[in-house]
Formats: sequence, C-alpha cells, structure tokens
Amino acid sequence: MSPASTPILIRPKDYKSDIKPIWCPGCGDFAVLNAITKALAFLELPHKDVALISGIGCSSRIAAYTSVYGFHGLHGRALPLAAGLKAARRDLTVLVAGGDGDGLSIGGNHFIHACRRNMDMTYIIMDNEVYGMTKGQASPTTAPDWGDSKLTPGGTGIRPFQPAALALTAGASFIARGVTGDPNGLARMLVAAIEHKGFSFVQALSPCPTFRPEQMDWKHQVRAFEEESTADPMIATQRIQADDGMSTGILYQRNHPFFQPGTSEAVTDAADFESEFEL
Ligand SMILES: Cc1ncc(C[n+]2csc(CCOP(=O)(O)OP(=O)(O)O)c2C)c(N)n1
Ligand code: SF4
Repeated sequence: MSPASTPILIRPKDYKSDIKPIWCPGCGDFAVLNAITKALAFLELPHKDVALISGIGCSSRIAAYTSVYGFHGLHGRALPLAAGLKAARRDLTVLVAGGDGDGLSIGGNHFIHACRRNMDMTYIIMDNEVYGMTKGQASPTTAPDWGDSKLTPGGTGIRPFQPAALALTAGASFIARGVTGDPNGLARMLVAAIEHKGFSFVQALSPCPTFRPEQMDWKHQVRAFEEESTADPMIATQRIQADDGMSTGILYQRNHPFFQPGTSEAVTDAADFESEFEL
C-alpha cells in the first residue's frame, strides 16, 4: 500500500485539545475524557462531525479539553443547548456531559424532558455525588447522611435520586452505568451509546478525591450487571430497584422513534417569524 493510500487513522489523543486539564490529581473526570476520546477514535468520527456540549462544574470543563466542536455553557443548561444544536444540525453527533449537580439539580427539569423527547444524542453524567467546583456541597445523588456542615447539619436527610430510575421513568431509550476505574469498559459503553439512535444516558461514576476521598474505593465496589441489557422497562425497573447503584453495564436499550424537529424550511427572515404572532 502506498503512503498516499494508507488510511489516516484518528488516534484517541487526536481528539484532545492543547488545553491541559486543571482537574485535581486523581479526579475521575480524566478517565471520562479518555473514554470519550477512545470511543470517538474507535468510531473514526471526523472532528467536524462531533460537538460536545457541557454546563458548568469541574466536570463540565471537559468541553474545552477535546478538539471537537464544543460549547461550555451555563450551569444546568447543557441539554437545551444540545437540543437546539441537534435541531439545527441533525448531521452532527452530539455529546453532552456534566456533573450530577449540573444535570440533576438545576438541570433536572431539562434532564427528564430530554429523556422524554428522545432526541438522538448521548448524555454523560459524571457522577461524584457532590458539587465539586463550589467546594463540596451535597448534590441530588448524595446519600442522606453525608456532608455534615452548616449548610446541611447532620447531612441532607433527603433520599438521593437514582439517575437510572429517573431516566427510565422519563423515557430515555438507552441507559447505562460505568465507572472511571474501568475506562475501557466506559469507552465501549460510550461507543454503544453513540451508535444508539435516540437519547442515550450514561451515568459515569467519577470519584472526587478532594471532597469525597472514600470514592476512590468505588473501583473495588462495582461489579457488572449479572444479566444482559433488556428492552423491557418492567424488567429494567426491577433490576434498578434491586441494585445498590454499583452494578455497571448497559441496563436498558430499546428502539423507539426519536424526535428530530426541523423538517420544515428554516425561517431566515425574522419578519416572517414575527408575522405569525401578529394579532
Ligand atoms: C445558575 C448558577 N447557579 C449556581 C452556580 C454555581 N455552581 C457552579 S458549579 C456548581 C456545582 C457543580 O457541581 P456538579 O455539577 O456536580 O459538578 P462537579 O463540579 O462536581 O463536577 C454550582 C452550584 C452557577 N455557576 N450558576
Ligand atoms: S474538586 Fe473534585 S470534581 Fe473537581 S476537579 Fe477536584 S477532584 Fe475533580
């Protein structure tokens, strides 16, 4: 094969930007970045065809650390930004990433409606059960007895969300859980999520060694789901309820029609749009 006809393979590192991550040493988010770049390289997706949208938080910095198109948005607003992008550019592979606070607290309403809408995109929640960037407050996935502080004396006392259960109830068509201690497993999961047509949700257990050092033990606590993924929501519900949140793998995958707006011609003149609202 001549050099001219040799296929140019894109390597995982080619998807990384020149910006050096400022995450704390040992932060799980490094492994999520690696898993994303491995998945993109495996799928050989050209840079121009991929966009990564994030919110605000330590984890949401990830958009700046890849060399695909990106938008580092507002806290909790990654999903509506991504939906707008996908509506306008159905040809793009749209990835969305951020923290459990970003996606389930301020962005919780967007999350359930994104699941319900089932647009073709992949959403990764980098779950460390804490607000890392704002220095360690409880999030919607924090256990009720964690975080004794002036803000939450004795802990929150509130039961945490189960992200997989929430996604299933709200209508997501692909649900998986991975852990940063197994970056190759996470990368394989992301490949399946990106290939899935519809809203794919991946909960990536991503430890925060600074505010939750005990999470460094997650890699020893996780195990693979005993069963293959199911397309039956009742079976998926039972598995989620029976699980302690530490089983990993693709839990649920079902093909049902995904929502893709923008089939009508785009309005290019604002006057045309305004005329629709005249009384
Ligand atoms: C509207 C708004 N409210 C609050 C904040 C402050 N804020 C910035 S990041 C953050 C929480 C981040 O936690 P999480 O999304 O779990 O990500 P992590 O930093 O743990 O990766 C908060 C509350 C903000 N930037 N904007
Ligand atoms: S504070 Fe936690 S989440 Fe943020 S970069 Fe440091 S280890 Fe990661």
